[in-house]
Amino acid sequence: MMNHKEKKFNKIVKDIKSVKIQGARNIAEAAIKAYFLVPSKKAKKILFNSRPTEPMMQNVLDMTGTYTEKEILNHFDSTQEKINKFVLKLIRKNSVVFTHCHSTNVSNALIYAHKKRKKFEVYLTETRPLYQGRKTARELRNAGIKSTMFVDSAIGVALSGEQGAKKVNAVFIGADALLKSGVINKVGSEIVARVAMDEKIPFYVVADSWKFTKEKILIEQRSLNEIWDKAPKNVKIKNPAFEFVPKKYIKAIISEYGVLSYNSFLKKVS
Ligand code: RUB
Repeated sequence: MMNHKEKKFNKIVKDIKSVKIQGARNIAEAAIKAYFLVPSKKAKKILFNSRPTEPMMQNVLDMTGTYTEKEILNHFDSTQEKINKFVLKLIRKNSVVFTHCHSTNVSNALIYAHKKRKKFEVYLTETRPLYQGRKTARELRNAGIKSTMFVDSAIGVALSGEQGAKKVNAVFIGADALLKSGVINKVGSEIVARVAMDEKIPFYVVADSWKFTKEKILIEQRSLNEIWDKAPKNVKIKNPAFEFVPKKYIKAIISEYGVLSYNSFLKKVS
């Protein structure tokens, strides 16, 4: 018979796998809470395997011997507070900022800027196949921020201000993994980065430094049903959940250490 804590642990693992709990920060927070319900090596392994492209989850699980649950959770909050202040300074008055998928670090920073009375609007993608853009759109709307959603294939139109769209002034995107050579984030991020560079729009990565890893990161390939559940048998489908964005596209990384060039950030973490 499973006890109450084991049941709760299994529910969290299930919610991480199904992306009900999503985004690197939410996943790491949930994993820490789950781990402390039933602390063991096995629990760590099960949690890490629930989303392989999440080094911050791995990093915080590895810290459980040194830090308490509360200390780890406090780190996420204090980092967010610092990030909010840095992002506020980068958003220009009456500008359009662009984001992709749902990042807690990005959403919170935009909501903070709005609360500080900065006037700006947000363009965002729907983020197929799981529509995390809807979560972002709801959060921003609930906070009173004007947001406009585009289908993922309209990334070029949205960023360059074609067909009645305004030209975007800055991109703020989250990250799952910070590597020496660049970052990993939701699939589509690299095309956003390329278009942004082409259009001379600064591309900022907003991320907690605890997402940094020297490990080799496997990019998660998700179920084909998410794309087309009744696809004809001989139609091949690929569903990569994330992709790599080389550091050459990144204007700066915004973490608890400040707004730094990618190489300056690397000096802080390695
Ligand atoms: C979420 C995603 C987010 C990062 C950063 O992907 O790519 O941009 O995880 O998020 P998924 P945060 O929905 O597949 O988990 O700022 O919340 O850590």
